[in-house]
Amino acid sequence: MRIVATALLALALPLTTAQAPAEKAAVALGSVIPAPSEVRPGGTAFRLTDRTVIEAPRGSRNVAERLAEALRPATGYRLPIVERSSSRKISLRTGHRDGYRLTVGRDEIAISAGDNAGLFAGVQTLRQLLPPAIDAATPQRARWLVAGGEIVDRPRFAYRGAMLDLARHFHTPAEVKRYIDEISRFKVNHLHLHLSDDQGWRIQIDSWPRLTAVGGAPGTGVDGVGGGYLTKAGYRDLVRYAAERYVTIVPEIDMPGHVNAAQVAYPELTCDGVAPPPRTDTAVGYSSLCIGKEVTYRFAEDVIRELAALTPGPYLHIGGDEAHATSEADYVAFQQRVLPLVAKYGKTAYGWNEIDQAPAAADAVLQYWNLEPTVTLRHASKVVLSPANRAYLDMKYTPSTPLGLSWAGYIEVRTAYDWDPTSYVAERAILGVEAPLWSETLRDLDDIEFMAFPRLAAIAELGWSPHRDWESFRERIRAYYPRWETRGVDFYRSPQIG
Ligand code: NGO
Repeated sequence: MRIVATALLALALPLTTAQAPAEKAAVALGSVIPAPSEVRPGGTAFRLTDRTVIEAPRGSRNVAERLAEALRPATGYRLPIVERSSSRKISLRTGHRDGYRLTVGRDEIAISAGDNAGLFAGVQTLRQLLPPAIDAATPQRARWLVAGGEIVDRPRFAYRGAMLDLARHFHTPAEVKRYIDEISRFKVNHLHLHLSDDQGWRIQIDSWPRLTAVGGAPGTGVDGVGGGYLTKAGYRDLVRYAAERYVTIVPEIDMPGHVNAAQVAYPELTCDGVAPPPRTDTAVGYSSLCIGKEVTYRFAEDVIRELAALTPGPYLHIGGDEAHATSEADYVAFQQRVLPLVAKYGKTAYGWNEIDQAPAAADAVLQYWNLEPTVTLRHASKVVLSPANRAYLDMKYTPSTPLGLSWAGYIEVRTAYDWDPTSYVAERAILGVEAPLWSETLRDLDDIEFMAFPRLAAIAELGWSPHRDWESFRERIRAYYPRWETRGVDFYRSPQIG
């Protein structure tokens, strides 16, 4: 992470004394990612000054605070939050139904929405309508103008997701929070956390304490680098932080494969009762829970129960991918017992597309990660699309990308952007899209940012916007670069963007 001071200077326009009221804003209304549904430019720009107030009903205080927090550092203004005001203001109102409406005039920017999540989405749009210097951490000399007009906007899909893999390399709560800050700007509203795998176990489970004592110890992770886990208190804090940004955390425990770390901690989870060696390599598909043993289901139920209790969101992901060391019959038998446990603890089961082999997947959400351009649903009726050759943020951009894998191909920004979710499966079956980021080759936040941006923004636009237009996206991403630079986000400068 590094702050580029020169970019800030270039963007900060000098203040002049005599300003015509009809000055032009630096950012065109609609130059926003994801692209809004309807944009009607017109009327007078709004100018944010040291007199501006934020008006919000008590029930929307959290959104108002997020807005104030976003605008105060760079403007240096107080921007008090009040319940009613006749001053020039940014007002938040609930009432308008689906999505949000943002209107900009000389005296007021009004954002109205059906709920606080909608208002928060409108706030993210507003942030992008201000000059990029608005993202600076210290006061900037700039004219804070927002172009006049109206935006009416609503999401195409309910689920817009990102995923972090804490198992291959642990990522700290501070890093996860920083990622939440970045993804929520693009109206991504779910963050899936891959919390267990062959190399490590990253969430405290009270009834099986060795999972983290052993599976989260120093040196657990690919190449023996990393280690660490989330305590329950730490996890709850992340859930709360995410919720304040209208992001739902989706926890995943991967079963019946990808369980080597659990078996190192508890050898009774293997069929022969012998602990396997800890693994720090990146092979997949070699471990399996013992399908015939009762302890397997005690383990699964304890983990699901404790995880459900930590999870206010509706989904609990039980993995289910690449169980190559489990026979097909055993796999189905396992899922027939385990999928209903998720419902028993009040959650909707969610799993990689392999779970669709089991009839019990009828009530589950599938996460499609395969490469074939068609999804065939056998039992489930809802799917989140994460085709690995489009949406996997851990694939290299090109053969010379220093990080990442390439088993699903190279994914330049345009490849991540130029596909249509409805060409995979009927629109009514699509809950949404998700961009997973696996961490075999990633260590720190710079690595995460470099692989995620700009591609995460591409997947976010597919999940939110009704239309897809590469040329327009390319221009808006190019215009977005100074914002990432200002925040010190270590993004990939694609030659496709220019
Ligand atoms: C696969 C595999 C993961 C890897 C990832 C790397 C799924 C669902 N299972 O995706 O274990 O980390 O590829 O790209």
